[in-house]
Amino acid sequence: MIYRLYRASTYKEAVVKAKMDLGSDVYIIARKEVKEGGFLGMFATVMTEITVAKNEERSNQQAHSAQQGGRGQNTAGIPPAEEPQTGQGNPTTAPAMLSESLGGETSVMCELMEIKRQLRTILNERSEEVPRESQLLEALLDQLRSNDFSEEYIGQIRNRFETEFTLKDIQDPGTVRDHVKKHILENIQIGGPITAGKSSPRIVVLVGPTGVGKTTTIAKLAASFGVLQKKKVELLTIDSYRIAAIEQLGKYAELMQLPFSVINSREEYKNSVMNSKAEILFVDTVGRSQKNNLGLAELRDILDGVKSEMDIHLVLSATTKYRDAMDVITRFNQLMYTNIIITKLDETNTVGPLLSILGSGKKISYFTTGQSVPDDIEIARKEKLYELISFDPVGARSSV
Ligand SMILES: Nc1nc2c(ncn2[C@@H]2O[C@H](COP(=O)(O)OP(=O)(O)O)[C@@H](O)[C@H]2O)c(=O)[nH]1
Ligand SMILES: [Mg+2]
Repeated sequence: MIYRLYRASTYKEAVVKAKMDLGSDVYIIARKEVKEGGFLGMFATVMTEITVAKNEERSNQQAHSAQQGGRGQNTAGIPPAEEPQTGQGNPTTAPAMLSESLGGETSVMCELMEIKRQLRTILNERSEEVPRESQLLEALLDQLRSNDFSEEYIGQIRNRFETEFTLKDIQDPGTVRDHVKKHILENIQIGGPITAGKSSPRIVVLVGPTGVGKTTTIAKLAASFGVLQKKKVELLTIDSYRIAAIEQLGKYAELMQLPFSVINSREEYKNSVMNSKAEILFVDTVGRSQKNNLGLAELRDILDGVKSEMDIHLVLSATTKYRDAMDVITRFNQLMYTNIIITKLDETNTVGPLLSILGSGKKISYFTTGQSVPDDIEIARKEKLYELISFDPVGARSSV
C-alpha cells in the first residue's frame, strides 16, 4: 500500500490530482481543511488536503503491463503531482515493505499504525500553527487574558483583526496596540453626569445587589449636588426591609440637612414625588439579592407608580466576577436601567471582567474609588478604565 497527500483548492480538484497521479483505483482515507500562506494566522487561503492510499501491488502490475504495451495506466513511474506534506520524508516506505513481507492481518495492522502516525503528524502541525502565525496579536490578547477579559471579548478583537485589517496594519506592533486600545475604548459608553431638573425634580434611582455601595454613593452624590453645588436635593429610600440601611441614609441626610423620607408603598412613592420641591430626588432602593426576582418586581411596581422620567442607575462593584456581573446585568434589566455606576474601583486589580460586559449599550455615569463621603466619587471616563488594565512593560500601555 502506498500513501500520498494531495492539496488543492477544492476536494474535487484534490481527487482529480490524486487520480491523475496514481490512477482511478485509489482510496481516500482522510480529508481536512488546511490554511496556506497568509500572515500571523490571517489572510490565509483555505485548501482541501486528502490522504490517498493505493494498493502498491496493483500499481506495480499496472506499471508492468504498461511497459509491456498493455492497456493499464502507467502511474508508478510518474512523479506525484505534489510531494507528501508531512515533512518527514516518504512515510510510506516502511509499512509498505512490512506489508509485503508479513501479509494478511499483520499488514492491515501496519497500515492502520501508519495512518495513525500520519494523523498525529498532521495534528501536531496544526497545533504548532497558532502561536507561530499570530504571535504579535496573540501576545497582546494574552495580556488581556491576564486581566481577566472574557474569552468572548478576546475572540471579538481577534475577529475584527481578521476581517478589518490589512497585512500592513498587523505587521506593526504600534498599530496592533492602537487598534486593540481603540476596540476597548469603543466598547465603553459614557453617560453624562446627572443634571438638575427644572420644572419638576430629576429622579435618580440607584438599584443593584446588596453591599455594592448604593447608599454610600447616594450620600456622595447628595453631598456633591446638595452641599457643594447648593442644588435643592431630597433623599428617599425604598429600603424598608433593612432598618439599618434606612438609618444609614437617614444619618447622612441629617448630617447634610437634606429632606429624607422612607417609602413603603407605590402610593407613598407617588405622593413623595408629586409633593417634592427638589431639583434632584435621589432614590435609594431595597438591597435584596439580585437572585430575588420577586423583590425586583415589587420595586418595578413601586417605581412605575410615577410617570415622570427617571434615570435608573445600576450600581455594579468592580470586584464582581465576570459571570456574576453578567447575571446582575441581565436580572436588573427588568428595571430598565440606562446607566451604570461602577463602585469599588479602588478594590480591584483587574478590570477585564467589567470591560468584557460593557458592550451592552448601557452608559457608565460615575466611578467610586473609596469609602470616603463625599470625596471618593468621579464622573466616569473611558481613559481611566483603560489605564487600569495592566500591561507588561512591552505591552500596550507604552503606546498610549
Ligand atoms: N472600597 C470601597 N468601599 C466602598 C465603596 N463604596 C461603598 N463602599 C463600602 O461598601 C460597603 C457597602 O456599602 P453600602 O452603601 O451600604 O452598600 P448598599 O448595600 O449597596 O447600599 C460599605 O462598607 C461602604 O463603605 C468604594 O467605592 N470603595
Ligand atoms: Mg444600602
